[in-house]
Amino acid sequence: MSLTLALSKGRILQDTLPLLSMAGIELLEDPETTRKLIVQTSHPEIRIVMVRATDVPAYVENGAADLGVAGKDVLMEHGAEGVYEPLDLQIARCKLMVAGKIVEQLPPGRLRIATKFVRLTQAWYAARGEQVDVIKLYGSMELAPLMGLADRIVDVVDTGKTLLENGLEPKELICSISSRLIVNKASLRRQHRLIKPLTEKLAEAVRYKMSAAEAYVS
Ligand code: PRT
Ligand code: MG
Repeated sequence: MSLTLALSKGRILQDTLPLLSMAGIELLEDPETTRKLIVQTSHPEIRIVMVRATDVPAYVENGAADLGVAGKDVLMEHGAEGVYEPLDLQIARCKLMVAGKIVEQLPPGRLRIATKFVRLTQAWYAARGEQVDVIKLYGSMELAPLMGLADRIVDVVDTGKTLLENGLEPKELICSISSRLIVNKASLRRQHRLIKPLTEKLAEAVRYKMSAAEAYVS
């Protein structure tokens, strides 16, 4: 028996590696430079698979990976009922926001909202009793209001620099986002022997990192 952990390149990988390291797990190859999609670790029973950020929930839900790390935005959009979410890793933090042009003229009728988070956006406006038209995009959401494709966008914002550089500003906060450890339900039962200590060590690493960050600001 062994464990497969699904990660995505970029910020999730960068922020997860130090936590894995604190849990005593090192990757045997650098996933940012190797073209291999399966990377072994210093733990003989744990390996990493590299997938697209938005594909992590599908891998874990279907048991192709036992565990994964995914942003709460991705989990909310995918629907996270199929997986356990035992731990907030407090990494890749950002905010899910409605944004629009700094100077904007909104139409009297339904707003057109461009986003890759279609389900989430529909649910959020529906909860407020607002009817909107959602336009699915796969990237460069910031362009949509500038080109008249949409009135507003829903996207994750970190520094806000991308918005500002495109003449946009945050208008409304939908929720704060961080990345979560997710676990396949059947794996949790079958692989409890491996998953329990791994989750505990990661939780300890998160607590340590958070208390160190707190000590630094105070
Ligand atoms: O890139 P790819 O299409 O493969 O997938 P992805 O964009 O979903 O993956 P990735 O690695 O970019 O993001 C993974 C997770 O990181 C997301 O699901 C979020 O939970 C989290 N995260 C944290 C972010 C950001 N911060 C962030 N800033 N994801 C995306 N961004 C984008 C943002 O949308 C903006 O376009 O980065 C750009 C710069 O942000 P500013 O505000 O700092 O300028
Ligand atoms: Mg990206």
